[in-house]
Amino acid sequence: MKLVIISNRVPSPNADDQAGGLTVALRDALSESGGVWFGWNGEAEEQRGTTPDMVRRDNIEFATLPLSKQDLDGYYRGYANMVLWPLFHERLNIVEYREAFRASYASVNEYFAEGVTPLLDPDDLIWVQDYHLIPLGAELRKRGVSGSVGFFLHTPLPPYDVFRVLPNYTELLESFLAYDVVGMQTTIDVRHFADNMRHGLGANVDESTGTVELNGRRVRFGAFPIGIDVDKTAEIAHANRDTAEGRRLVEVHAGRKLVIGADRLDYTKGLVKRLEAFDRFLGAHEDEMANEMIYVQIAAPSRESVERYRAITRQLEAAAGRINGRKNRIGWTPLRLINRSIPRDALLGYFSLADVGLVTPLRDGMNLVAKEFLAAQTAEDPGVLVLSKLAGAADELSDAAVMVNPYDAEGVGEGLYRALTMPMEERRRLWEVGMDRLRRNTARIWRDRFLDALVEEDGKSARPEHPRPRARSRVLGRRGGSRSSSTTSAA
Ligand code: GDG
Repeated sequence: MKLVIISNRVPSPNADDQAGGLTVALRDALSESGGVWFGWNGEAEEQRGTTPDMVRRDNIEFATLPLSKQDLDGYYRGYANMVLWPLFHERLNIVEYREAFRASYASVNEYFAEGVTPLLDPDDLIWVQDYHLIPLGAELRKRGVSGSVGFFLHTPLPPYDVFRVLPNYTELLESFLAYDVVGMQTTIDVRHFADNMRHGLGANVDESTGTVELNGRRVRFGAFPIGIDVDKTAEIAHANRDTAEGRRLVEVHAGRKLVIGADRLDYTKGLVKRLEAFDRFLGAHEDEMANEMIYVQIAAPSRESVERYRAITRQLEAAAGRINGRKNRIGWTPLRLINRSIPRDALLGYFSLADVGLVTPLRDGMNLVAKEFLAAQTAEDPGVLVLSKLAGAADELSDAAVMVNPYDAEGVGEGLYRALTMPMEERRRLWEVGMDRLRRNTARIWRDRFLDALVEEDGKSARPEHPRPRARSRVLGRRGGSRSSSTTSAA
């Protein structure tokens, strides 16, 4: 029995620096258990491939295929990035549905199923990742795969009224039924899933057991909040406080308080609004804060080819120019915008040096930056997290951070001020609560909980090589997630 993870993109075995939560989390999740990681190699060629390229590094077998240029346009840039990504983040006004995108999405899911099926043994645990591959389970079943197949959604799952805007809504919902277990980040996503299944398909849904039944198929569903490797993150962060990159940053902030933001350049991360909030903050507190702090925002390009992402860069640069260019700010550059990806080690070092982490997505499945920022702090002098109520991480961290509504620029500005002026005792208290939460849902616990649920659902005896015997999946259904459902109302 082996673990087979299937995701849209598989990172190069040698590249440790790609920005992207899924990659970071899956690397952590697979590093111990080992297994196969199947998906796209990131290349777009004239033709699709026939058999996957196999590269082994440590105990992970990377099995990858290229996409064709047509696939890149229709499946990846089209259906995944222009339809499902905005839809799942409730940005209906920018959804650009086309029938050709839908067809390409279906076709790439078939291509992936064809490519991975020969690598599978009957007792494997197959774990499909994210919105790119929702129909993959059904394609595997068509090819005779009858064992355990699970699915995890890294983004939010939209409410019924939003999801049903999708022209092929019913078809997409039905494809969830091919899985044994469907996992989501938060209890809110779970509630939305149940509503969609009930109202969209007329399925029988039992939220107390986390079970949906339709046409003889039974699927378990639940919240499995994703996490990070807390100790490893802290170790790297602390070891990288004093690097060449870090020193340059220290010179820039030279004794001033440091506010940091680091996001993939994506409209869901709320960067334009965040700079607006920073401007409001300066407007309200400049007399006190002038020369006392700087804000460094890293915006790591990840899907540069999509026009919308280029537009955000232009907006951010213009906003940064306005903020820094005000004439009364001569000698003090309050904002430093870094439009490139920073090596992971240096990034975590920056987090550790920072006094405030500004994480204000407009909507986010989880948001690992929030978790990494907390893990990177030191107990003696912990920085403060300012966190959006609309990030999945708010489910676990609402009493470990200054919570803000990312649409309320003034409120975010005031949240930033509160964080910058917070007394040590309160900072320590928040940080301790945060660390406790992070340890309850590490990357490893996330993986174990999901695979336990998958094994249990399929009546299998054990999952592959997991060192720690654990209690069975308490996380399914309404009781899912790390907190009681009452705490989710903030998000
Ligand atoms: C999706 C969901 C969910 C950022 N800048 C740089 C860099 N990063 C790293 C961060 C973090 C990762 O990228 C971003 O993860 P997030 O979780 O914040 O966001 P998404 O990429 O949108 O991830 C999200 C996640 O999947 C997991 O389920 O939490 O909600 O949208 O690790 O540190 N990394 C490097 N340079 C940068 O400049 N090396």
